[in-house]
Amino acid sequence: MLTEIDNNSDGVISLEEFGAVIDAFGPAVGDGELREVLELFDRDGDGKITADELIEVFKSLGGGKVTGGMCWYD
Ligand SMILES: [Ca+2]
Ligand SMILES: [Ca+2]
Repeated sequence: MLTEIDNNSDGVISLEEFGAVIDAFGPAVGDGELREVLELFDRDGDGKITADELIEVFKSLGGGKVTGGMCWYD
C-alpha cells in the first residue's frame, strides 16, 4: 500500500505525496491542516514520513490491526 503513496519511490512520503493521499481519501483540507496532520506522523520533524514513522502511528492508532502483513521496501 505504501508504494502507492510514495509516488517518486524514494522510500519516504513527502508533504506533497501525503497531501495527495488526503485528497484522495478525505475531505479537502487546507495546507495548514495538512501540515498538522503530517506532523502527527513525522516524529523526527524532517518534513517527510518514513516507513518507520508510518508504522508507529498505525500501531498507536490501530492497535493490533496492523501487523506483519504490512510491508514497505523490504
Ligand atoms: Ca516519495
Ligand atoms: Ca520524519
